[in-house]
Amino acid sequence: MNAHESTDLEESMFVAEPLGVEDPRVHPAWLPPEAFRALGARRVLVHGDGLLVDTVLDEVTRACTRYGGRVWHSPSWDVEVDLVLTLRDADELPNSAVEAARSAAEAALVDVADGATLGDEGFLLARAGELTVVLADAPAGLLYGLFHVVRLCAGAFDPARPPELHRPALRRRMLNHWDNVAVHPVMGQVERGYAGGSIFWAGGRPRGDLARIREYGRLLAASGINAISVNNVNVGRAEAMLLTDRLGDVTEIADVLRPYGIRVHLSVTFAAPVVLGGLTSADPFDEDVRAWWAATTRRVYERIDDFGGYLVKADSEGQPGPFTYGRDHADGANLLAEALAPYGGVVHWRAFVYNHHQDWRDRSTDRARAAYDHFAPLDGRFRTNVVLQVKFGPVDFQTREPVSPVLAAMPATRIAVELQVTQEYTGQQRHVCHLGPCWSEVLRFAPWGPGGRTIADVATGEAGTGGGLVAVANTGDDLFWTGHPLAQANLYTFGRLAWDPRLDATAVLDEWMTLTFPPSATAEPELVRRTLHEIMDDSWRTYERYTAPLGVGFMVHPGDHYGPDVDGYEYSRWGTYHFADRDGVGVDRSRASGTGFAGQYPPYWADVYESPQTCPDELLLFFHHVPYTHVLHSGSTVIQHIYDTHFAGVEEVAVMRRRWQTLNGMIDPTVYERVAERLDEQVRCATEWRDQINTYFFRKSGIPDARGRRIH
Ligand code: GCV
Repeated sequence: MNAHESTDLEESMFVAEPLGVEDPRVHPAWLPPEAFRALGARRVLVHGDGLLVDTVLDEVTRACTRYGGRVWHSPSWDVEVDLVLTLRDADELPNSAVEAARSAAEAALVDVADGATLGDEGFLLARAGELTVVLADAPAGLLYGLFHVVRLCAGAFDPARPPELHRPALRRRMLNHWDNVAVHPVMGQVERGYAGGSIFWAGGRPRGDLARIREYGRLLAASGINAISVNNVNVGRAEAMLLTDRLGDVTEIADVLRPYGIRVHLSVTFAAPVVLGGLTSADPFDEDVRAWWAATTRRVYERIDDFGGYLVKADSEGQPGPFTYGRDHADGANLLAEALAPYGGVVHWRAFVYNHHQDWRDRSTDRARAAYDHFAPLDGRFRTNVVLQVKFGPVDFQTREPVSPVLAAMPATRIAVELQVTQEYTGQQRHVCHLGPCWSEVLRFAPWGPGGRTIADVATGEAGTGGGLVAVANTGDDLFWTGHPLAQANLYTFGRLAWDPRLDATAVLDEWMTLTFPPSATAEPELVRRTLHEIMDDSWRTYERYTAPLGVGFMVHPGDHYGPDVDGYEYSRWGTYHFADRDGVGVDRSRASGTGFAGQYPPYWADVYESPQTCPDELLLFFHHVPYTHVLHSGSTVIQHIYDTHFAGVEEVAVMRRRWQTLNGMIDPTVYERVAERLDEQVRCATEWRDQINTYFFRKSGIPDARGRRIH
């Protein structure tokens, strides 16, 4: 629409209903129509131009059509409005009230931020007399501002609301889909996917449901996410071809997500010059290889001019990499970065590199050490458009791990922190496990010691040049997007924490509840809210209580990683052992007598972790092998702690289920039923965990439960 075309959109624009409103295939998640009621009942003026401004208009128009409000786009006559969404550099409007509101917002900006720029994605929300104003420098800021108004509901129109400035702390807030194009014989359509098939791919082809992808983009934008990789980091033949012959499939996705400010990235195989280009080598120092990447990347940008870049898993779990050619990972990453640089693209290079053919008899090799050993010596050698993507913990997304020491070891490298929203090790979206508190702990951790810079600061980087936050997606073609309806909260929370890592995880959960279960459409809203908090707030710690104890990790069933199997990985090649014997349990990672992993931390934490006397209880068995009679800071012995937490964890899950039952009849019955089924499974599985873990350690240690409960 032309900027100065003055149109009453209510009358002239045809806007399709968002998917999910009339379409029973999909739940609207945190954007149900009801969440737009406060906005949709208002008179709204949108001023500015651009693709994302059109998206704002589209959203506002739909809401107003439904709830009786009105919308104008840059009108050239006087209109009375309640909300103005305007770009700062948009022309003056012949409307004195609106112009007064814009000046008031500018003045508010001087007050709250010394008139600073709002940036590519930031916005200011302010009251100006009877009006609410959202001011942005760029269209994406206007879109984020709109979703903020939606989140605030009627609060956005509160005359007493002070001005608020919002700018994302992290520039890139990215989701990685581990979606296969072709169905993998073991991993299926989505590797570690617990929400049905892929939104993007089905049986070797694009899934073709562009309306659903668009709806997904909407949800992601409303949570703050602005980048996505659309295929698995394990790249097979069909997936490799997305870079060349099947680039059109990626272009189509990029076109659909662009109006929501989401840039598309692609996982590529390091062997692409061989696999796709017919070269005999993929050696980063080979001129033909460099030329192949340059030409291939140019063709990508010819089709997708805002393409985000490449994501690479190299020399890891069977994926090819630079080691084949005697090169290191800086050489490998820089090769791709060089090809992307002319277009402003980045390469996300994963630090998840370890020996997955370890001999369990070899006590000197420690998987936890691997990423640091490989990457820390390379600090300073990566090009500026390389982002080193580091899993938050040193092993593999366990329920409890220390923060990876790599995050503090590479000050001259752009670092992204990788989280896992898909619940591979945290209940696979059959269990309620709200991960916000876990991620907040990670992001607030100060690796150089209390009061120092945090992990969020590392991801932000100096002057915002950090690599951002990345997470493995938990979504699929399931009716509820995420399998477990309450797992939607994890995706929402990831986006919000990536926008602002200082947010309180429980407050974010509350936001999600208000949007997903709008009070105006819910019988007994306070009861629903309270019950959801009781079920979800502490659910990560509950999950921790009934699974592997005190940070030792794994103990899951090999392969599918679901349910208990205490020794399942104990004699395997994967390097994830607990070393339980009749006297004690845990991995000695101290410098003095163990693998030395504790020494990879800056001095403060290296000292804390070095000794069982100072190591925090929740990580004790990650760092130390201790007798079952070792007394924790809590005052309990290790063995009694194992018994107590496992009995408590199952009781907590039983209480969750009872609480959920009190919501029967108060919320959408399809949501109610799905969660109820999954809570039955959670109770069953938690009971299995409790009994296997308690029995295992009772048999190993011979020490009875001090409280005489039944152990088999
Ligand atoms: C995509 C773990 C998972 C793998 C995954 C890998 C990774 O090992 O079990 O399925 O592969 O992490 O992060 O690359």
